[in-house]
Amino acid sequence: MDMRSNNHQQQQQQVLDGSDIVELVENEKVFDKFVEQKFQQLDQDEDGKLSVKELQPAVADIGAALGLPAQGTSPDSDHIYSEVLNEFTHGSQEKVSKTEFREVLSDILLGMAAGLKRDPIVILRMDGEDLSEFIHSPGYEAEIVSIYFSALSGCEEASLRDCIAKALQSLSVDHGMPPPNDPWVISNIVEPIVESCLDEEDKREKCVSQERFLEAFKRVVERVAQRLNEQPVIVAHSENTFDGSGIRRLLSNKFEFDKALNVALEIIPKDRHGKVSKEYLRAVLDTVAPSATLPPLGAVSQMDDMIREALKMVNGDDGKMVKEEEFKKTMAEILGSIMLQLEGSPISVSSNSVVHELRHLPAGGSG
Ligand SMILES: [Ca+2]
Repeated sequence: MDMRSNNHQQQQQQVLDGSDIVELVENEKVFDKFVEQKFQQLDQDEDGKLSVKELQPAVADIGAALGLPAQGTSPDSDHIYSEVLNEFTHGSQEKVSKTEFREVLSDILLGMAAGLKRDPIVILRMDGEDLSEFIHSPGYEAEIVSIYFSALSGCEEASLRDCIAKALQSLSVDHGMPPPNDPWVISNIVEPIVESCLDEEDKREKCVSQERFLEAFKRVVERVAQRLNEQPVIVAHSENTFDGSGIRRLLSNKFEFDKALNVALEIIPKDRHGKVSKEYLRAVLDTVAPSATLPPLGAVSQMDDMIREALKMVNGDDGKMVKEEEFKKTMAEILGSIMLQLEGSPISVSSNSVVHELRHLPAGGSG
């Protein structure tokens, strides 16, 4: 967070570090009541068991709490959804009893709490005050002029409307702006406000001067601040740092490491001599990733590059068939090399997303 707005934001933020979840799960009476309530809500036909269909809303809520996009949005996240469902049904079992439901829910919630303890989520209530403060701060004009030049570079033919839309993308949560590339923010805040602030002629105007741009941009941002003041937007902000410590922990525990690899290797095809193709290194690494506190494939591009390099170093793409023992040894080498690189230069990722409702969070009494 930026120093400029720290004071204000301290009053407007709430930190989710998992302690509420742990409290809920560890208080047997309260948790029993929570499970009872959830179970009754889900058990539509009231037969005292949950079918796969009845479990769906719970799976969707858990996915939302894990920060996943809605089901059916991407194959990667759908894979996690089906794993959450498998946790409940153990793959085959048709219906789930209340005892099983309680056990699995407690495991999942404690897992989430551990994740939140490591990487807390900060809930920001953006009410336009920080944004107003930014517009009236001494550094405002210089910053917007530099945004103006970078927004214009390479698109001198752009209309005033496009310039403003592009320049808005440069504002961030640190400026008091909800994430401007969030689809909800674009269609509910950015687009309608840009539309209402400019008349038809303005919108099409090209090659605008710096003065014209500054004047129109300020009008738009002021209107955004006003809109936030009338209807604040809730944003979840999280920062994850991958520093290799998770890999070090996994590699130093041979039992855990073997277990994680065996689980991952179970679903990998082997030839009749029990050999495995090295082309599966990437897939196995992705399965082991959560135990090594690594992000899933495709989530963090710097991480993907680092992994690609590590695979290249061990000739991971030569497709050779190797014995399981050798495959495991190579996997340890790959993880070791990623660990050393991360320890030298950790990768930090911050993400901001608009929260529309907090019903999926068990804390707060609304669940
Ligand atoms: Ca039922």
